[in-house]
Amino acid sequence: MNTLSPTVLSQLESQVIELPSWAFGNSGTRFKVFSTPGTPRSIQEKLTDAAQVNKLTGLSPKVALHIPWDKVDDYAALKQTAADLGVSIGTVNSNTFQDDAYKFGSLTHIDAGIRQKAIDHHFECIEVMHATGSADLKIWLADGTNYPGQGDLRGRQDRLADSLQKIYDRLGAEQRLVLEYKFFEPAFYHTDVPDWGTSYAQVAALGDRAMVCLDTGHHAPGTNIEFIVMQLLRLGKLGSFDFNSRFYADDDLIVGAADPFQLFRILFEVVRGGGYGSSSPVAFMLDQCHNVEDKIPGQIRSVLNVQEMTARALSVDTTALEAAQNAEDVLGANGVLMDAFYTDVRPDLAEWRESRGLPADPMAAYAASGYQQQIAETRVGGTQSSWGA
Ligand code: PSV
Ligand code: MN
Ligand code: MN
Repeated sequence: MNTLSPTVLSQLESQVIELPSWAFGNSGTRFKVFSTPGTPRSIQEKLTDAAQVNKLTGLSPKVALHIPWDKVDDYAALKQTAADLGVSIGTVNSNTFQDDAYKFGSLTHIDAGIRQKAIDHHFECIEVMHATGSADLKIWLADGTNYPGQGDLRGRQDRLADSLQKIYDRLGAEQRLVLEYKFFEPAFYHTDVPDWGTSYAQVAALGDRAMVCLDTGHHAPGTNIEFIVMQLLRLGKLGSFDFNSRFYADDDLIVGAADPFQLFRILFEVVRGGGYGSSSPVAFMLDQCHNVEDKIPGQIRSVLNVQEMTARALSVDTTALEAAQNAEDVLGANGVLMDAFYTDVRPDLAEWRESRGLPADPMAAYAASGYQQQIAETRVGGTQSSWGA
């Protein structure tokens, strides 16, 4: 080992990257949803697949649920199934974007009855959290309008605040609410939680256990996402990440595939702002959908990409950086950052993995394991995630 210091390697020990259950189903776009042989037919099979990612990388011991996509009768049994597979249940994601009742909104709806239906759905999610041991409730809303004048922007915001308060008040003492923003889609004129500022304003009004979720695919092109990371950490309100990458809109591609440098810059600000490590409140999660690639290697690639960029971010010579910044050495400071970004940490990480009983190359190990062939042969009639159908 020569590139990564022992300090950086020990900091990597605590890294946890949560996997989304829906990444293992067939999904991806609003066009043809291609099916893949071996697609899980149940949440139990999704957990089994997620456990493979953890087994080969040691990075992903948690799996997020999406309700009702992952609805079961017995959540205590699901918790046990996860434990038997060496994983646990992470974030519970609510879903108020596929029901006819929510055509004109959910938590913001003008009709108190529809709002209550959406609030009740979140109460149900909180029950799932209690039964599974999940700590985080993630709310992403499709609420918004398509035409100027269609809705009262202010009224919708006020109703949202009221609905969120009711949900927040229902949380257990150890549970958190994270509110995810997205600048457009499925509504195209306005979205009720379009940006970090709106999410921040809403969660700040709720209390300490309400935080912002930053999905890396939910910003306008050209947005400086690492600046948002810095600001939310500064304000103590960065609760979680949904990592994915994008070329155009909410592409939900493999993390770091489109712009590894952006991933590095984001992770550098995470480290800089105290958002990394076991005592940090920031949860790392993937939110990606696979359309043409196999799902399990897609997730393996993503968690490895996050680990690799974390290692590079942890390796920045912050003393030299600070000295260059203080001396107003513009290119010197930039050079310090770029040195870390351009350092190939892969051989060190491979060696480190082996030293912990993990395969040096998890992608190759998965390909050689025969697992993909086995699920293709034994699972017939896999379901697709409802997303993108
Ligand atoms: C919305 O685009 C989103 O990113 C939210 O996180 C949802 O929960 C997820 O996608 C569903 O796939
Ligand atoms: Mn997301
Ligand atoms: Mn998204």
